[in-house]
Amino acid sequence: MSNIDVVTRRTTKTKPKIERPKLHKVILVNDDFTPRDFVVMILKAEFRMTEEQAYKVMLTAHQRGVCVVAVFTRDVAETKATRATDAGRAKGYPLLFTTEPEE
Ligand code: NFA
Repeated sequence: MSNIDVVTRRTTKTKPKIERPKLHKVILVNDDFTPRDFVVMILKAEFRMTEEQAYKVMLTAHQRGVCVVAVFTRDVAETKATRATDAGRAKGYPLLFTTEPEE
């Protein structure tokens, strides 16, 4: 056995492990006070939705209580949920966006 083989066998193999970041859902929660048009406006502005997409999400939350708006990495999901919730609060509305990790 040559010296080069010995050196080769002693080399530690480290498997490159790149984990994809877990995605987090942004969830729109229904309430009885925030105007429908305001919810649609916030969805378009913060989540770059079309009028049709925003209207469908607003209506789903209105009818079912909650609706998943979109999924992002944790930081982005939390930032967008906070900004959208704060936009409602600034107008005196109880509008709420929450986040939760995907399975
Ligand atoms: N339920 C609200 C209304 O009837 C509209 C709404 C939808 C609020 C979705 C919050 C979330 N004005």
